[in-house]
Amino acid sequence: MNSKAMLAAALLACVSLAGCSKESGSGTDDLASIYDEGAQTYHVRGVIVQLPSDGPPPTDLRIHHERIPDFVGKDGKVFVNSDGVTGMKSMTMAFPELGDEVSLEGLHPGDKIAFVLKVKWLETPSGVKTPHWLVSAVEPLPDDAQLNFGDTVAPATPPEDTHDGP
Ligand SMILES: [Cu+2]
Repeated sequence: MNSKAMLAAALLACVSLAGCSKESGSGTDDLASIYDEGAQTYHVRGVIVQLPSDGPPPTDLRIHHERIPDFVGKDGKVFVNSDGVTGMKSMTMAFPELGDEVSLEGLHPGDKIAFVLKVKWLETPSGVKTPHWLVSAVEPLPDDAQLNFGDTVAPATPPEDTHDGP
């Protein structure tokens, strides 16, 4: 079974437990439950840039991810960048929300991973749609896995946490 299939199987196992994340009683339950309905799920590969820690100062998981070609924007359609490239371009971004089942044990910055990303667009009280995202599964990839960081967001200042649009 390849890693993508394993991720899918892990995800399915979770789903078939009928909301396994709901019953654990941890503080992230409410956050995680917003992804139960109407969220997009993406299978993404990348390199760990930074691991989360309680600090001080606290840090989030940061991943340099490959392009997500089918990334859906706020209007429910696949996002198209200003240069015509579809989806979310390759970038380094922070992933503050991790599913209860996610373990990063044994992983280090520089390690290649495959992960499942859930994204949900929610409207703020003022009517602005903003994306929320959760890493719901992480699988290590072999060191020699060939990742493609083409179609990268053009360098900006600061380069991190800069989303090109959606
Ligand atoms: Cu991104």
